[in-house]
Amino acid sequence: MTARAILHVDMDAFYAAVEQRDRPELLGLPVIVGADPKGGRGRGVVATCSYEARRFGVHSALPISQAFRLCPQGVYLPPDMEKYARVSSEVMEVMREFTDLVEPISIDEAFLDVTGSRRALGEPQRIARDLKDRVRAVTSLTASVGLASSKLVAKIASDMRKPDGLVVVPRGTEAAFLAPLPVRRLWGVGPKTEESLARLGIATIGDLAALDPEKLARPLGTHGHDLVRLARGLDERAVVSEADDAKSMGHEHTFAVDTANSDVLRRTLLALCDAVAGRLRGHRVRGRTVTLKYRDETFRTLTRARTLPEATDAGDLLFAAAWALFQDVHGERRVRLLGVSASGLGDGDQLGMFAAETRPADRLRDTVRARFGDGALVRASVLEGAKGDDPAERRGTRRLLR
Ligand code: DCP
Ligand code: MG
Repeated sequence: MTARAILHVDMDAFYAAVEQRDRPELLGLPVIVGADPKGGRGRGVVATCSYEARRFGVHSALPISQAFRLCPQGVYLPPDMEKYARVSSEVMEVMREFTDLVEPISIDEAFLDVTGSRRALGEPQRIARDLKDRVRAVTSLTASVGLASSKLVAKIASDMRKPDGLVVVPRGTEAAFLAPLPVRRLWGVGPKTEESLARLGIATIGDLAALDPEKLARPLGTHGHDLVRLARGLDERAVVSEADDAKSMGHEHTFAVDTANSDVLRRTLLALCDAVAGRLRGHRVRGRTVTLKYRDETFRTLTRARTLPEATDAGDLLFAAAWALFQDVHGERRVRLLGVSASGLGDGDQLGMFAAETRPADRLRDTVRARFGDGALVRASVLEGAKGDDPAERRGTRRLLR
């Protein structure tokens, strides 16, 4: 099997670079995007800033008031999301000139699998350089690119020599490349996991790679196994283009008021998982990959995915994965939106096993919903503490679920 050639492309100081491009008088100046459009400098957080501003210690998510203290001479601009979205589509379009396998993961970054483009377009390193040149020619902006045999390594590589970087990690050197880096750089290691690992004396990816995965079974469960594999540079996750991604089912919820209440967050996530599971069962399919979408009060949006050992249509199993993903991305900030989707969909009814394998509680939910509508039956744990719910109904719900 030929090694895969995966690119991770990430635009440099994206919003700020767009502003500098459109107003050349700002080139070379510290530009901070995220100011309150009403002109007040005391409110809001920094979305991003130019590399000139980073030298003053300004960075994404810093309160504008603090940025102003660090860098009073900076140029403070309100974000123009419509413009950035437009430029983002141009960038993604350029990427599709190189392969159909483009997986955007945020407004300014994407994975590309160019393994199959070699014959037409040349060696992957050449493709990476040509891609950077095309992005610059079309948008007048610079991108940093990582090239490696996996998503994990490509993503870390693109970040190593920003701005305008190109870092190639040759096959066979992945583990050595990762070893000196802090575990935090691994996908799926958030503050919680980092803490558990620190308690075991694990600071670098190399420490983790050298570990017997069984040692992580207790603190981290099956997630521990995955982490050790990742630390050794083993990551088989495929680049999933948007066309493939359409084969997914998901639900999301925007909170009326941003919230940090962990009960509310947990219950919402559970309800979303139940809704997705219900849809899967309705379509007689099961999902193998669970993706969490998470947006915080600063509009920072993250997606994280986990692949299950086997495809499922059970709300509980989706929730177990979604909750673990959530705990890894959730920090101090209030949450604005949560979403859950299932992908990697397969036929759940092959061999007529669907009916037999659907869990009794889920089957009951489907039956009641089919008869009385979507709101008829909600898990007790979703209802509990919900405003204005009727305690009698709540007890009834609980009984039904048992
Ligand atoms: N963004 C945001 N809030 C954050 C982080 C990022 O609104 N807390 C927005 C602004 C960024 C864009 O998303 O321009 C892309 O995020 P990146 O993390 O890729 O940051 P940049 O592209 O700005 O800089 P870098 O050169 O480090 O990639
Ligand atoms: Mg970027």
